Amino acid sequence: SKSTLSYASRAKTHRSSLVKKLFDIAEVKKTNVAVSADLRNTKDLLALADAIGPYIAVFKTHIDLVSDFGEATVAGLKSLSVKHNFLFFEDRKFVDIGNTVQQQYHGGALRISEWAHIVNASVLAGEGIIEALVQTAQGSDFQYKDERALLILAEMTTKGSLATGAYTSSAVEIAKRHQGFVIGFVATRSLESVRTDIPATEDEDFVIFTAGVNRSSKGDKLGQQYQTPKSAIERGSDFIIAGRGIYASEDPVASVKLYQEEGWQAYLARIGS
Ligand code: S5P
Repeated sequence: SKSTLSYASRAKTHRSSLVKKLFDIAEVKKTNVAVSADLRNTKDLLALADAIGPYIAVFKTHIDLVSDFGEATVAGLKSLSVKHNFLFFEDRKFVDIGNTVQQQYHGGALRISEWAHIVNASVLAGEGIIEALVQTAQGSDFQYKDERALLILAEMTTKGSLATGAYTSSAVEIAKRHQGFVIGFVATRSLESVRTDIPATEDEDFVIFTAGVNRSSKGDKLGQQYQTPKSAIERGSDFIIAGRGIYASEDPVASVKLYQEEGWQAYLARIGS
């Protein structure tokens, strides 16, 4: 299993140049933290990115929460990602028909493809949504080829989630057919054992992003369920997504350092070093 290998060795063999970059960042900065920056205005978003930028690999956004989203948001985020060396993940959870998601991804009010290195999609609508996004990202007018990637939302952290069983299993099957632009999953654990009936290609190496990570809380009043950074990494996660545990804490910088430390120690233990 690739999950017992270091990010550095996975970077060497990975077919996606975006994943190579992601693993390089993890190694250089010694972090597998993806902050979920669910903030409501550009000023707060940029202030958080600048403050915690040194300690994260990925800055995950819900850009439709940003009430004053515009050119300054994009320019500010881009310059901070260069300054601190992290990638953007827009948590848009595309879920519509192919023709609609293509337009939601590329262009539109939020211009997601212009700045988000990573996006995610649900396969509720079937494989066509993934094919549509692949088509856009491989189009001749797409300027960001090799700098963009897609995660499939294979599970969800909320109580009573319907993304389980056959749904998760189909998500894995679809991902196996679109390796390249599809780099992995948003899931609570490694999904390696989910489709043992479809042999893995030699270079198959899905990246797992795990949301619902919090060091001190078990959940919220709206059905969110948490696990710790250590538990997520032990269960096969490669990047831990933490939102309120970091940005809503009294001292986000002190907090992100604790997530970084716990996540990295668990990763070192997993790879046996
Ligand atoms: O299953 C999921 C998938 C995602 S991407 N559960 C989640 O909570 N998320 C996202 O992770 C959610 O949309 C939010 O942005 C973040 C969790 O935030 P937190 O404040 O609960 O850590």
